[in-house]
Amino acid sequence: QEAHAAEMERTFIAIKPDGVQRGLIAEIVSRFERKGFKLVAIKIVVPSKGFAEKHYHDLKERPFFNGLCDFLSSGPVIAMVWEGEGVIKYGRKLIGATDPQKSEPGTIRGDLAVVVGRNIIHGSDGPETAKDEINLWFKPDELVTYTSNAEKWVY
Ligand code: RTP
Repeated sequence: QEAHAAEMERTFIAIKPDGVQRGLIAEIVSRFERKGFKLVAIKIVVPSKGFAEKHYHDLKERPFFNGLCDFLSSGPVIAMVWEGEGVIKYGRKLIGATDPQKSEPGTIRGDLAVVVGRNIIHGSDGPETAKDEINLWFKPDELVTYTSNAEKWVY
């Protein structure tokens, strides 16, 4: 069991300031939880602009970069680490396409957001970014290793 847990894939998920302000924290956490993924870290933080720029460093050449970083640092964000088989890729599936106009109904953005600049949630897009983003947002001792009651029924 412990060896299994140690190998489990992890991803970084953030509820952006719009999702927090709109009261969607429980709704979003619930979708990941009901799927069978396990929450191993969570906190509420207001990122500084500099921190937002670090988080989005890959996008620094894009025209919307400055506005995006202003927005991410404009209020509380829920930072989380979720664990489970295939959680990086499937987490993106739960989230839906970047532009909520193109996200399928049934996805978080498809059901709960309307425009790309206010798409309420972020999820790591691959194993390398997941590792980098978890390290950026969390100290190692903020990640909790535990066996949940549900997992023996999920796996
Ligand atoms: P995320 O990283 O937030 O999960 O989103 P993503 O991979 O689906 O999208 P990405 O291309 O990495 O863009 C990051 C965030 O930038 C905002 N954005 N605004 N045209 C625009 O105004 C525009 N395009 C992207 C979105 O909030 C997107 O989530």
